[in-house]
Formats: sequence, structure tokens, C-alpha cells
Amino acid sequence: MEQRDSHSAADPRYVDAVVVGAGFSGLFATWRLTQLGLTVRAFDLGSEIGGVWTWNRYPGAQTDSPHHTYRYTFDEQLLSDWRYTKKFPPGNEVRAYLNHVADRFGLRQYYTLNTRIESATFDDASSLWEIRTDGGETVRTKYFVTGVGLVSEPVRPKYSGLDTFGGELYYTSNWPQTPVDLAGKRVALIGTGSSGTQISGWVADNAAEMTVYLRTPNYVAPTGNRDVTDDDQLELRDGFERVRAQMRAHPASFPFALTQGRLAVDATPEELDAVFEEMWNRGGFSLLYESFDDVSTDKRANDLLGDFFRRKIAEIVTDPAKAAVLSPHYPYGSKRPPTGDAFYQSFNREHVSLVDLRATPITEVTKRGIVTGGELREFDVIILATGFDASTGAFTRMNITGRDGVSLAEHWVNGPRTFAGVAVHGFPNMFMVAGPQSPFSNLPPGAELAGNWIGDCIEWMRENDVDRVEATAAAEGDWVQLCNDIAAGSFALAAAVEANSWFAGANIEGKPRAINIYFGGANAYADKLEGEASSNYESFEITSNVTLS
Ligand code: N01
Repeated sequence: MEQRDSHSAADPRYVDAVVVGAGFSGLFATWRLTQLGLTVRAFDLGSEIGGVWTWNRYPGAQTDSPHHTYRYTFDEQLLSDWRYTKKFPPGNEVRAYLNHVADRFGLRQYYTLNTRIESATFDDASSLWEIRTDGGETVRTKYFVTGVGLVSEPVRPKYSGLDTFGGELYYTSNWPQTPVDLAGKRVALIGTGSSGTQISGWVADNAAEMTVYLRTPNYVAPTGNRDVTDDDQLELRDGFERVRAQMRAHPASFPFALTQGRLAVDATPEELDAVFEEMWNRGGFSLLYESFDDVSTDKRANDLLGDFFRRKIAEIVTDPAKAAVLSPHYPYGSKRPPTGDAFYQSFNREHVSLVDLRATPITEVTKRGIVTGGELREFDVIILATGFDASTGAFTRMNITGRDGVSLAEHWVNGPRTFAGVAVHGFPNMFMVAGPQSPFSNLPPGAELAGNWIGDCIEWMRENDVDRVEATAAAEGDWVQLCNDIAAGSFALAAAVEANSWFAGANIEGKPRAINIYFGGANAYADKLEGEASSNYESFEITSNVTLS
């Protein structure tokens, strides 16, 4: 059906949709919208297709979603054709996968890479978005669709003197495309989230000395990584319906059974140990999702899991002082837990040391190294694995201005406000794939869910001659309230600020402390979006075609 909007004939700068992002979210949205017959321009700051995997190409980067779930499911042949080598695939294979998808479905032609969006402004008179890029281009579009990632805008620590450091300085979030050689070098690693713990094994193996600067300890479970077998691969062809159903039903879109039928609070000490030990060895998120049904809902059960972790750390790390520094005491789940195999073990190695930043914060970086507690440690290399301005950072950076001239940064001054992570009141026809207040879950299924919902909504608009959809203030307010209520009802999330969690914006000085995730589960979220579509978008103000200027 050729149904291009009437703006197009008059304005060569017009396309029906602009998509921002070349990761899982943006790439899928681009595919979905071009399938509708829309003209699309897509942009990404990266030099290639791959989203966060383009930037975070540090050694050791890998998913902690299993191989059969870290991919798109919209095309059966693609699903069974692509083979990762590892259960938890390394970052370079994920990048290769996304590039393969771009080529296979002819999506590269829509992309302009190496390009930053400088601003996106809604023009009330024409009902169009005007998008300006740092390449000096202006594009006018009806549908402005973002797939900018949850953790994509890096945090640069504000240490005095950081710019004066005379050695090599690297961010895991912007890792060089050329090899980094640590041989014979003294390396400081700052940050022990997912990125810091993942890169630590490589640093310990290659550097002459590694000093880890730790501010908040994490619960780091083993990955249980292994090779993908022929049988695993066959499951993608012959057994995927079961996997698909499990992912749809699961709160984090993982193919785990929903319940285990056992509670930690009812278990004997022997049962607790046996189950936790089995799940520890299984790796990944099994301790959270496959041990006991109450670990994330009952504080007593969560404490038992925390005790197990602390015992494990004390068993692995032979120096009790280091083990104490590495042991978290906030509830498991207050902060996003990393997975990794070499992290705790590395602290038994002669050339690895640990600095507790809670006891001695970094006061200065000099030409030669890092000062804590009045003492300078000299380094050849500093690696910053210091995280992201999560959830909202990538949006506010784009200078988005909605109807009535209100910027998104102003609208979100006290924390994000969205309707179901896909839309914002005051920002008509702006759609977000995996935007703030979406669930925190295995990303590719979430990107497909939201991307399809957006595609369906736009298709419905075109079929019904609708010019604008805009989330109502009431629906947005209800969603914000729901996100807050769910977080307030969780003992783990109540401790998110204390744990410096990016779930609450608490990893960034001066950022409003506000829960930026919908923690009601990806399964309930999918129900919500499906219900919204079948109600013909009852949470939106719908405007039929207006006179075009
Ligand atoms: O970032 P983080 P990340 N001085 O925020 C510390 C995803 N991801 O890049 O905890 C000293 O988790 C900070 O300390 P604290 C995943 O969703 C996934 O590791 O704030 N330290 C913390 O230790 C993840 O959650 C994978 O006290 C400072 C670290 O730096 C998200 O991305 C792999 C500091 C930052 O940890 C972010 O992970 C990688 C300062 N000024 C990332 N500022 C997969 O496995 C910060 N820190 C798929």
C-alpha cells in the first residue's frame, strides 16, 4: 500500500520516519518501519552497526543472556542460521550478528553513521519533527523513533587532574578499535560493575600489575560459559516455540521456568547450600531465577542468598581483608549484578591489589598516577569502567523539544516520565524502543516487542488517517506512579540509592534519585502494550489529520 504522507512531495528533506540507533532496538525499528513502506532515515554516532557493542569492545565483553535468546526472533531462517560460538556470546560476535542482520535485510542503506543528533524539535504547525545532525543536515519527519539504549551515555569521573595523567587512559565504554598492549605495564582499573569485572581477567592476565579501585562491591556470580553445541543450535530450529513461550512468560524475558516450587525460608541449611551451590555452578542468573522463588521477594531469603555469596567470596579470596572489602551488604538486586569468572580469583594473584574507595577516596589524578589517602600510586595505564548516565542520558544529550517548546530535559527534571517506556506526554509521534521506565530484561525480545508495538501503532495511524498520537498526562502519571509503587514495595530497590545503583540514577552526582525502570516484569509489560493496542490506544490523545502548513 503506497500511503506516503502528503508532506513528502513538497519537501526534499522529508522522510516518514527518523530512527536513532544502530543497536538491537534501532535496527529492528528500521526493519519494521521499512516493512510498512515508510521512507526512513536512521542515524548512529558509531562508526558501524552494533549499538553499545560498537563502543564497549573491551577484552572480555560478553553478554549475560544466553545465545539462543540474544538475537531476533522475527525471521525463522535468521533465527536458526546464525550460530554464536559460546553460550554467553562475546561482544565481537554480537557485533558481527547485528552487521549480518543489517546486510541480510538490506538495512545498511538507511543508515548515516558517525553522526550525532544535535537536536530534535517538534513543530506544532506542521506536526513534524525537525532533526538536526552534527553533519549540518536537517531532516523533517512525522515519526521520531529512538533506539538509543539504556546504558549508552558514558560517565566521565570528575577527578581533579584526570586530564593531566601522562600515561594511557581508556574507557571501557569507548574502547579503541586497535589492540591495547598491557605487557609490562602498571594498570589501574576503576569501577567494578559489569564492565570492570569483565575486563579484569584480561588485565590481570596481561599487565605487570593491576590495582582495582572499588567503591561499591558487587555480587559477581560465575558465568557458566561453554561452547554452543550442535544440539543447542538444533533447538533454535526445532524447539524454539518452547523457548519463545518461556521468554514471553518470564519477568526478565529469559527461558527459565517461572517457579521452582521451593522457598529459601523453608529450606534446611543443607538444602540451601545444595541449591545455591548448584545454581552458582550453573552460572549466569540461575542464582536469581532458578534457586528459590522468594530470593527477590522476601528479605529473609535474600539475606540467605547474600550470606551464601559472602561465604563464597571468603572461600575464593584468600586474604580476609580483601574478601571483606569485596563483600556486599546491600540486598542482592539493589544494583544490577554482574557475572564473571576471573574477578574474585584475580585477587589471589601476587601482582593484583585492591583499593577500597569507601575508606580512601580518590582525591586527585596526577601526571604519574592516582592519589588516595595522601598516597600516590604510579601507573602506566588507567582504565575507567565507571558506567553510564543510564536510561535518560542518551535522550537529554539529544536536545529534544516537544510541543509548546518544552524540552525533554525539563520534562524529566525530577526523573523520567513516560507512558510505558514508549511515549511521552508533550512529545507527539515520538516513540521510544526500550525507553526509560521500560522493564529491565533481556534486551532483544524487549526491542522486538516495543518495535513491533510502535510499528503497529504507526500502521494503525495511517489506516485511520491519524496525524498525531500523544500519551495523555494522566496515563503518563499513572505509569510513573506504578513504577514508583513497584519499586517502593521492593526491599531490594528501596536500597538502590544506598547501593549507588544506576537503577535509581544514584551512580551520578546531582542526578535526580528516581527509579528509571519498570520493575513489574517484561511479561506484565508485554500484556500492557498488547492491551493498549487492542484498546485503540486509549492512553493517547488522538488527532486526525490537520491542515498542513
Ligand atoms: O557500569 P556500572 P558498567 N569513582 O555503573 C564505579 C550493562 N553491561 O559499565 O557502584 C570510583 O555498573 C561504580 O561504583 P559505584 C549492564 O546493564 C552489561 O559496569 O557507583 N568509582 C561501579 O563500580 C550494567 O549494569 C554487560 O559505587 C566509580 C562502576 O564504576 C551496565 O551496562 C557488560 C566512579 C560502574 O559500574 C553498566 O555497567 C557491561 C567514581 N567517580 C555492561 N564512578 C553484559 O554483561 C563510577 N564508579 C551484557
